[in-house]
Amino acid sequence: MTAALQTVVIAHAAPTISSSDYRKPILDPSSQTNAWTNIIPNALAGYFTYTPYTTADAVKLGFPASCGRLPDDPASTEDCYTISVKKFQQALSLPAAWGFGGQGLLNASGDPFGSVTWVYGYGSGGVNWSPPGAAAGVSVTGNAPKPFTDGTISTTGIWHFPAPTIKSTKGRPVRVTWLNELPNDKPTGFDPTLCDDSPYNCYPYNRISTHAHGAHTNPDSDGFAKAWFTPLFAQKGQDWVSTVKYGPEGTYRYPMDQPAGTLWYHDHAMGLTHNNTNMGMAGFFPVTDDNEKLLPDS
Ligand SMILES: [Cu+2]
Repeated sequence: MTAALQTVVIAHAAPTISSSDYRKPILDPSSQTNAWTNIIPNALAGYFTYTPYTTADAVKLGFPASCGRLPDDPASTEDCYTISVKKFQQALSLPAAWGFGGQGLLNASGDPFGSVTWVYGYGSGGVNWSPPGAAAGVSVTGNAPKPFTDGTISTTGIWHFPAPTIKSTKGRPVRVTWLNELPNDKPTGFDPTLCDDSPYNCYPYNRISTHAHGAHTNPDSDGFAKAWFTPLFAQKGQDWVSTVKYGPEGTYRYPMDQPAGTLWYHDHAMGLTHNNTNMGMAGFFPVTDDNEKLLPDS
């Protein structure tokens, strides 16, 4: 018995790795001194956090009157938003946004890409905004965080990579109308082998399905890979379902019946999750609760 046991232990203590993948030289940290000189935004700061609709604006768009913004709407019980996805140019060095910044993202040669880069990102409108699909003549003050330069709600809204943050609280449900404003551009690095070899799930390229990573949801608000849709819901995946019972078409509801945690939201469309998320479709969605609020600040 003892001899046999010793044999087993020795066999596990001396594994043999033959794959060349595990025999690469260890990266020298000193070679990476210029890799991360970029300063990223504070994801929890006011300038980077969506503002919920007022009850009046939410109702204009088709949300229930339970939507509202505390403390302006004390009777409200839910936070409600419209968040869309766009392609836009952004200075990834961020100097204009915060008055500081590094070189931004570097290319394979270690050089900055340049002052602006084409990215995808989530965002929301500002004052006098008519979200895509809104009834004619309806405009609202969107959920854009305060612009990064002058501290006021902008007229055009904010779309950003990485995306602004949805702050939530346990016991206060969140509704988000997820909208798609992407062009049908083929992403760099698109991998057609990830779509079940099915044209139906591989095309068009501007398909989105937003998943709140870590959130408790019903299936209709999960952001299934085949629940994708194109702008104005012109084309839809086979798992797409109408969610007008939650608000404007495309609204997902998050009960927020879960403890504090660092959730995040990102694209989840079939065969595109890797492209869309890498191109910027990702943002934080933290939940706080009474336990977390009792923690000391530092
Ligand atoms: Cu995820």
